[in-house]
Amino acid sequence: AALEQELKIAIERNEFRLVYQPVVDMHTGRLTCVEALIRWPKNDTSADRFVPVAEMTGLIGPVGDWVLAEACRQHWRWKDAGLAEVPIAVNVSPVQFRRLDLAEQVQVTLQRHGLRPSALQLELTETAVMDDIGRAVEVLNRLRNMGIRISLDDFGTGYSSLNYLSSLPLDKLKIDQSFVRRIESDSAGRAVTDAVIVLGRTLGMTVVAEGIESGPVLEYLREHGCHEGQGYFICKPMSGEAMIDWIRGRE
Ligand code: G
Ligand code: G
Ligand code: MN
Ligand code: NA
Repeated sequence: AALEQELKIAIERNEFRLVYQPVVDMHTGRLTCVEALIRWPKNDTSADRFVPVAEMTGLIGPVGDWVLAEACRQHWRWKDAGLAEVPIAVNVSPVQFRRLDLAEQVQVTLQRHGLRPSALQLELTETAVMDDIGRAVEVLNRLRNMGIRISLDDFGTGYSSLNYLSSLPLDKLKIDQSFVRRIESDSAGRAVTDAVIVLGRTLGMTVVAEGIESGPVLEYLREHGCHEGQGYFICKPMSGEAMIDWIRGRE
């Protein structure tokens, strides 16, 4: 309850920030998108802790609206700095996804900020999507028809019906960090990761690995058919300002 109150104040006082983490093509090293991650610098609370509280209290509505708008503003800051357009991937909570008007809300925000739909991507968790497959297909189709690409985030940690996975209009499959972490430790972990990569590829999805923390793990994933990667070994999440230097440093 104390945290809920603090979150309300934080929304009013504009205390949240976004940091950005690059996602790169495994073969060319080229930047494919950047994921936006929320931070609360004034408060010593991680997103892992305050996002669930925001979800339980309904505050994820205004927080999510802010994240979307701020990602749009960042798009123009990077444009103004002369960077080539990089799609920004925004995390959408299952609670936001349950709103019937998510697609309309996203469309209105994009229009208000003058962004093309290709400038935005959405990351949805398995749980959000599998919760109500029929409705998920409808909302995903609406977003897809608008030109927005969609990733299934944290894949492998929720309950996924593999039966339905093939009928969902998704662009990317993001393998959860827990699988990536096991690549170095055991052969069963590698077997599961390999299977997930094959599954995603077979369904025609772009397979993305998150949580890559070492060269050998990146190498392993590349050799086993993973298309894109993200993780501390490539780049840690950083401010929009710092991201400008990181991108320029690679050009
Ligand atoms: O960035 P970090 O590892 O601290 O994120 C912790 C969790 O919070 C992850 O599950 C991540 O998906 C989630 N998260 C980070 N930023 C956002 C956001 O802007 N919106 C939502 N809904 N979740 C976020
Ligand atoms: O649930 P989601 O995948 O959106 O959350 C991603 C979270 O993982 C972010 O909070 C981000 O800070 C964190 N993260 C990104 N790369 C790495 C990594 O290489 N190692 C670890 N431990 N965490 C990472
Ligand atoms: Mn994510
Ligand atoms: Na994830």
